[in-house]
Amino acid sequence: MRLFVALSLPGAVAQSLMPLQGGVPGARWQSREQLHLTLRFIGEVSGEDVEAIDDALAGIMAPDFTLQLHGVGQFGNAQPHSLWAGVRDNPALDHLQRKVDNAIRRVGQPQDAHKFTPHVTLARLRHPDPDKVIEWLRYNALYASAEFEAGAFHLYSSKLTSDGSIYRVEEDYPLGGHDYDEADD
Ligand code: 3AM
Repeated sequence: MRLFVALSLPGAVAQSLMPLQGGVPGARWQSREQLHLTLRFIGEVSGEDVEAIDDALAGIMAPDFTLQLHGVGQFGNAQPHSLWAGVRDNPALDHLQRKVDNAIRRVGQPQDAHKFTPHVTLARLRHPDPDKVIEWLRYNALYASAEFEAGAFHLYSSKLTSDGSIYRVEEDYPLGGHDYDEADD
């Protein structure tokens, strides 16, 4: 099973991203149901590992918090491969991400070398017209969602198909614990 840990988006927030989906020919836009904010990619794991990961994530105590999507960006620099909406700086989100990352590492999953850059991927690109990407970034720079509550995080599975990946929530982990000041590990 291919897994990752993410926040889901309330329907209204996902809906507010729909108008951003256009203007870059050839982009593969993510469907509204597939939109999420990845906290930690895990990758392919065995059934036994899924149980250990589930236990570790279920043990996380962290407060719920509000967050806001804000701005847009691209990954890939000169060869953009994805377009995304950003997230307004949020210490509680960073705190949760560190807790998730620590929990996943403690059960023996390899480290994710990427620095955490909170984002919601909107499109995957293949050899896009660079001018269109620049235009898209400019046009959507002022995007901001309403503030919304993160009351849980989720374990997602990702199934690779010829039409792209299909994401599914496998487990829910409520937030609302009271350990904000505790050390992370
Ligand atoms: O949709 P986003 O961008 O949040 O990019 C992949 C996607 O993130 C990322 O994990 C999420 C679910 O597939 N991903 C895929 N392979 C990855 C890898 N090897 C990866 N992240 C880090 N390392």
